[in-house]
Amino acid sequence: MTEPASGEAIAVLDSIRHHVDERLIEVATRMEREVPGRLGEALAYALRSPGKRVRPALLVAAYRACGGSHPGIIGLAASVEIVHTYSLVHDDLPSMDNDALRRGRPTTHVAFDVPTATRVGYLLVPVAAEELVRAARVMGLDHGTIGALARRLFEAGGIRGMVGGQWLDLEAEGKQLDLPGLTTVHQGKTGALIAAAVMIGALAAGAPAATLEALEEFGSEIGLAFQVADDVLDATGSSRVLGKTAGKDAEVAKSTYVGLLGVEQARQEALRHCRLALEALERAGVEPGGLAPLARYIVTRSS
Ligand code: GRG
Repeated sequence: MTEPASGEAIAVLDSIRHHVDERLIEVATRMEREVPGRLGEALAYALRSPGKRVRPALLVAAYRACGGSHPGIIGLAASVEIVHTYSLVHDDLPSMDNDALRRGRPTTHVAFDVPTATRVGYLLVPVAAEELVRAARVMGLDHGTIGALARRLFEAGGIRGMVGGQWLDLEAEGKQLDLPGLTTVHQGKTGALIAAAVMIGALAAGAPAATLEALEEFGSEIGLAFQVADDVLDATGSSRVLGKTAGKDAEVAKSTYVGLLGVEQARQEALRHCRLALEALERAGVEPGGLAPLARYIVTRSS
């Protein structure tokens, strides 16, 4: 994962990140106004933290690949990023990964305290729901579509997705999972929200069934590719470049793709999932647009 990302991927990411960050700052400013004291400050701290915004970029690129062009899509992308932000705040808590560094800054519970960070996580879930509905209305989407978007996001964030995957991951600490077991954990923990981002973009654009099916496969493969690449970066990157504590997986004896396959084969596994993702689009005749450079970025990034 040492190749620099292509200029095309950086351009797609930068332009979407710029708009999503603007929206997240608006939401953060509203939180500071509406939620008094340290809790409002902590909500704003989490919302303003500078992530790569990969999930929003995939969502917007999928929307555009399916013919969508409404600027309100940025709000839907922000709603997915808010769910991701909540997951990072809770993942870093002492009861889970117990980490002090995230996105190059002190984690929310270190900058504030554990009860405040716990509340920040819970409160971000309804904030994400509100943002999703607000954006969908601005885009003029009908009730059925709004319901489908909400269902997709919160199923991915729940027990059949991210929470379920995290649960299995915590239970597996100190044990050695095999490849199918590890894949199940990561399909839930990381893959479900990434796949949901892609599908929310496609559903918002009103994509036909065959395109939705191809994007479902793309999202599922690229979600796994993302996690395999993440394992490689944890094993090979530095905390300074990653913005989070490197080498954490080995420290807590976590089952990872690197542990099972070694660094080089794990890199190949990430590339294989990336290829499968792009082939799914090609088979269905879906022009990938920004999805292709983003898919390659996901497996060649350095942070
Ligand atoms: C109650 C069991 C239970 C769970 C709560 C905390 C949680 C839900 C889930 C954890 C999900 C999680 C943090 C998965 C890791 C996904 C991952 C690889 C995150 C890093 O994503 P990047 O690289 O980060 O996109 P940035 O900082 O760029 O946004």
